Amino acid sequence: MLYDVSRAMTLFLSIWSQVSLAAPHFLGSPADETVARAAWDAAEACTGRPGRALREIELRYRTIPGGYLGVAHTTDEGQLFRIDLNTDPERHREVLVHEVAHAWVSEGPIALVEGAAELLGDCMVARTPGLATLQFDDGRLLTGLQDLRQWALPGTHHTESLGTIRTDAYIGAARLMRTASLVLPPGALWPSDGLSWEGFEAQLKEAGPGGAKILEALEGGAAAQREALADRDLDGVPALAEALLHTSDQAFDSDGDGWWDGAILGTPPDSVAIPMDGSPVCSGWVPGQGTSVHVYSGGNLRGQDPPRVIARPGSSEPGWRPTHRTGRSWGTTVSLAPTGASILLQLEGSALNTTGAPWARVLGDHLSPDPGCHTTPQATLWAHDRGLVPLIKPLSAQVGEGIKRATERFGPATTRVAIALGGDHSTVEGHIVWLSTEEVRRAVATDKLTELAYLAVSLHHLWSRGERDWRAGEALARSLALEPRASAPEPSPP
Ligand SMILES: [Ca+2]
Ligand SMILES: [Ca+2]
Ligand SMILES: [Zn+2]
Repeated sequence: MLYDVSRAMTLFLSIWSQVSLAAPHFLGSPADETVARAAWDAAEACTGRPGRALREIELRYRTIPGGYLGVAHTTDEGQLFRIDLNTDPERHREVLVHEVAHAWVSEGPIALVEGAAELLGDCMVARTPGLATLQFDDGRLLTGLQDLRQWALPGTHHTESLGTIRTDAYIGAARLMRTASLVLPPGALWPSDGLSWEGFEAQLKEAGPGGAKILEALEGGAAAQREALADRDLDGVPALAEALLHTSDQAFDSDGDGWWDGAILGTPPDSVAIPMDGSPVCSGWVPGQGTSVHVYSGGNLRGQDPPRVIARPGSSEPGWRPTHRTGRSWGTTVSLAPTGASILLQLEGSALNTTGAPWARVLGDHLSPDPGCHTTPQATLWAHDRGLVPLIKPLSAQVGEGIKRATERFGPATTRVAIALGGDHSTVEGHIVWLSTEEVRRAVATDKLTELAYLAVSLHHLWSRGERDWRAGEALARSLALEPRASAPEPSPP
């Protein structure tokens, strides 16, 4: 995260006559002007006051010394008059949000200025759907973080302060402000006259036990700050914030409801959390007749545009490959949903270099609630063969028990479990366990549904570790069915 704010030391007097209270004009590419203007409006709404800028703000595309992605140039009075951009056009949105925020936040120590600009950037994005991604944070451990209170002013960077140290300082400052915002009143971190360390610490002192904890970490220096601001579970919530929120800093989803701990932004109704491992989840809908569905995705992925989430028909065969097109608005896809087949949602592409996670929802005609698909945080089951819909719920419970047993004995699987019921062959393909109609019917007839569930869990377990051996899966399933020895009741003494 390489942004900067730079104070112009000399300005011609003629510039002063341009000072204006109305929203400024941005002069750049049409796309960037639109984003900058929307960012301006959002910042005004977030802070409740006008930003400080000259009447015109130039967007300049140039290579910036020091490798910064953007620089906000402000006058001695803190008025924004130019934004330099030094990154791919795809990242302009995120950088523009940050630099526009400097029209509200530019006075004070750099850690507080940059941290507050990032926090304001988050607010701007949260209240303006489609504006940009949240400010970048890939979850790094901040091993290069120095004491944030000692962060030097821009322009005085020594070689050792570039690279990791500087990036960690930006991310560390942002995480500090995200944490402090949990205990301080709204707006406390971007006061109109700027924030000083004394002012910040005084506010924390007044903010009860939470404020005291933050103050303690801050005063503990670099080591304490690294520890407090780590985000090892990659949910976008720093360790100290997790302590304040009573969530675990070792679990992406502390309460096990499928939603990650950092899912703090408003999500639309009917949206579902999309697993980052690419496994499918139920959308909750089934079309009464063939229709085209739009998938809208969002989330609080930091530094990542809305992910591509795609609809997968529950009737798709094991060798299915996605066919869809990009929707008209940002972060949407469109695809055909066949009659009577569950609509599943999954992330397209590989793991993302970010904290947070995506959500998605589907919109389309002829959709009704789907009884043929069931999602738990650990597993998704659906009826490929709609005749097997009544078995989804009972089998899901057995699968949950199987996963519990497998996890106790072998540790957690690397991905969630996905099980499709129906089709001609039982197989495992693309991390989905397919149980044929015949095999499922046989298990029902012989009262062996539990064994079938354990088989699916075992196959998933082996396949996710690269062991493609059906017989080993059957053997593993038999061992899961045995009661663990430790829990067997001891014979009571006579
Ligand atoms: Ca965390
Ligand atoms: Ca949760
Ligand atoms: Zn900045």
